[in-house]
Amino acid sequence: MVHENLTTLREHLVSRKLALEHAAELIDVIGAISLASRSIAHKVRRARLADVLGEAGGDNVHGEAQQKLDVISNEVLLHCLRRCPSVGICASEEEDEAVPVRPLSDGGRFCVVYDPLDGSSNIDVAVSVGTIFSVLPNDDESVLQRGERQLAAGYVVYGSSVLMVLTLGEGVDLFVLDPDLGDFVLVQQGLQLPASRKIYSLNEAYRDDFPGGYQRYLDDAHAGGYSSRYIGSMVGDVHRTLLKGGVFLYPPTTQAPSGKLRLLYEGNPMAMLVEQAGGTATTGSGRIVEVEPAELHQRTPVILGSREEVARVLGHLQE
Ligand code: P6P
Repeated sequence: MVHENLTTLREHLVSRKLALEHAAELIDVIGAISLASRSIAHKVRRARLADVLGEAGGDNVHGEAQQKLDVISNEVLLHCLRRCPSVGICASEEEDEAVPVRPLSDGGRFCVVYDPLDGSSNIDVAVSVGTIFSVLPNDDESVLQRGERQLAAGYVVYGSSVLMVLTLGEGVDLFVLDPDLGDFVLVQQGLQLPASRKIYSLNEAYRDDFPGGYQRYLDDAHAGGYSSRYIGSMVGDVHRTLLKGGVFLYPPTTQAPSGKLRLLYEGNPMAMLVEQAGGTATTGSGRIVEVEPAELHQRTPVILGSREEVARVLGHLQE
């Protein structure tokens, strides 16, 4: 069909006539994220050529060595979001504190919380990385809100192609960046996770450090003919889980009793997407989106994916 794949991201969002207050302004925020991610995609693609691989020389708030592209991606997102008239606060994995942009009284009605380049240590070996984002209302000038208050959530995966997976609370849609058009075009609407799939995804190197329930689950999976798939880049692992089913886990360990992944800009946006796609996203003791955040960079255990697979994990945790 000549008109195939010619619905752009903005056209699709406008056509949805979203039952959301300030929908037009929210679409502008997604547009700013789209612009930033298209710029980041270009930089990731040229990383080795433009000598922006490797470490930037500093550490982030978590004491992790910042990659050059982490810093660059964060600056690109801040630049694009600050120009968006309805953004009130930005918060990033690469910023120690939230960044005020404009008060609610001046139109800053949304908070945007993001991991500018998740999995960035994989760039040097050409493994998929991504931008993860969450949009919250700026009702009380704080980003410390439960994930169930998210107005939108999504990620952009910079892989063999550049994809955006997005929800505004009315289902999950998939867009592909068409390099010839220079824009994201709609390729799938209403993405639904398979109810079950014998795939589990976690870093088994830490097996002996997981609580016993996770070890019993792994024994069960090994006996049950499951496949193990783990990229070590959350965006890549969650994207495969969303499309093919299975379960992705980052459990607590003795070294990291709350797990490694961050609640506000990794756990919550991925949890909203998975739940909107008919899956389950839990900390092991409750929905991720119901956790009351106490600080910007707090971590959370993550178990998400096909509802029957997550139920299987929870069955072992509750034994
Ligand atoms: P580990 C990447 O550094 C990241 O934050 C996520 O993208 C990924 O899921 C996780 O860490 C991998 O952690 O401990 O398995 O190397």
